[in-house]
Amino acid sequence: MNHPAALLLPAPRLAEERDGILSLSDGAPVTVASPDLLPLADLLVESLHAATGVRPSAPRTGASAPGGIHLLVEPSDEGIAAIPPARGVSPDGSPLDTERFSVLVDPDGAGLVGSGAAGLHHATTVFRALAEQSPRQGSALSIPAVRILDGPALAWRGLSFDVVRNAFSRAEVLRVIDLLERYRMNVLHLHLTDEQGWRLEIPSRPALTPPGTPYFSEEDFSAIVAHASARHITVVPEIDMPGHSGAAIAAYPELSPTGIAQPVIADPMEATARMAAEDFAPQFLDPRKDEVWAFVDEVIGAVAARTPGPYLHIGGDEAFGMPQELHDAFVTRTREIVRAHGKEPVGWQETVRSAAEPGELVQLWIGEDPLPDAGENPFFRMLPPRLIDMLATTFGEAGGDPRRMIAQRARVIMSRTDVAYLDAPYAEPSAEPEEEALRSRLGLPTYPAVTIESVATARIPGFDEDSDLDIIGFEAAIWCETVQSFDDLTFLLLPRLPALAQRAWDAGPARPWEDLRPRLAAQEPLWRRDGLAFFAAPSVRGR
Ligand code: TNX
Repeated sequence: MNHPAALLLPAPRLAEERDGILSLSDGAPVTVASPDLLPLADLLVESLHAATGVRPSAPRTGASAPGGIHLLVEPSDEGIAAIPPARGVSPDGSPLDTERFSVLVDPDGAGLVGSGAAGLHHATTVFRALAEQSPRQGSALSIPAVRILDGPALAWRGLSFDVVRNAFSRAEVLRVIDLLERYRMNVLHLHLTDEQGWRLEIPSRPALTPPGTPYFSEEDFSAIVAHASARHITVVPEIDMPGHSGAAIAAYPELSPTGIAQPVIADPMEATARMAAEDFAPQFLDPRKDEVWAFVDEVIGAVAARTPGPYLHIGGDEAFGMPQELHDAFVTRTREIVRAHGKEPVGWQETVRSAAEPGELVQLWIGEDPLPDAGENPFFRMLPPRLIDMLATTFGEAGGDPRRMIAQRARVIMSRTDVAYLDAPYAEPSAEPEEEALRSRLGLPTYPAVTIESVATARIPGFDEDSDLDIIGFEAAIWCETVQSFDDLTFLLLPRLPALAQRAWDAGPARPWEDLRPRLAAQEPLWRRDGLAFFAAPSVRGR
């Protein structure tokens, strides 16, 4: 049997397997060094119970007790001090050295130490992972002794999550947060608005969320933020503007250049077809209109007031058919509005074209080869030449964006389609033949299909090779044009999300596939236990 430490995902920097076993049973004492750590200890007890059936006792403040679990924040811990601090930008604004931790398991008990609260939280997730891979002896868990020292190399590790193209319930979003927690990611970037819908209540603008459409109330959103922040995950809300604004324009037609009302089309494929129609006029929030600035200020103000994290995402991608000078004017002023509401703006990569200040946060997403040869690709073959031209104008500039990012000293979140997009179809036939229909339905046919190994080991600029880009974070992205349910979602996320969590954690060259494969395989029983649909990749199972 593998030592449970050999199955940790992300794999730690250091794991020393030791002799001896900790027997952990119901009622095992849980102690914290200071009362502020009690909520985290409560969370550990609940998650251990849910994962293993063993329920330690209610946490109390005090010294460690024999056979128990002790939690402590100690920045000057000798072992931890040897782990370098993360690089990049911390999504909640805390110092870069607070995510380091150690986990020491021996027959006398377990000691979890963090250099900061976030590091201690990681230590609890590692301890749970060890516990759930350990054998049971009667009613106790037998956890083999080990010393683990770890900390992320990169401070911003997230998932960009499209909750528009498919609407998800509050409870489903919480389950996604739990997955991010499990894989020690710390950013939930919520893509809340698009052509097909507006998913966040803005009380002063009720027309954005008409009755009968699914959306998060202010209370839902606060519950999501609270669930995330208890797990040291920062929510970065995205209001996508000035393109991808169809839902806003449907509610307030005066925001668009034409002022002509148009219905929201919920089906993403139909929405694309509309853009292809003969009488299609480009739609975007028009910076020449006063109504637009009243709208942007109100919306940004409302979202900022509900967001404890320092960052707010303004979108800025794919404003098809919008003249560049209008896009610049929009982005420049919107950044100012975000700052006036006390937040730092983040934008998709197109925003780097608009007089970015040094240090502006931009999210690089367009891959090496954004526009497949229209003649080759069945999807592009469906589109009329006029639409292809519009796409080509937007994407034609993309090749110059990395150069702009370097020249303007932008801080870059790496999310390139060819390394980070979890809506690429799966290339391998499923190990479960009955899943084949699902596999062929899910994922956008515009992207080349990928194997799990190629996702886990892709070359990433700044990770595998030096890059002049200042890469401060990594986000995987899940877009939901083909997703119709929570099961569809997790089928695309698993097993790729944890593979990318490992890349973000290391922020260096990929680990060998032979090292990753058993760690990924060991997750499958956990997903099954938690009722999460996943793609049964034969390669992960070693076939
Ligand atoms: C491009 S990524 C988009 C999204 C789509 C996605 C599909 C980005 C900034 N814009 O609107 O959903 O491709 O992968």
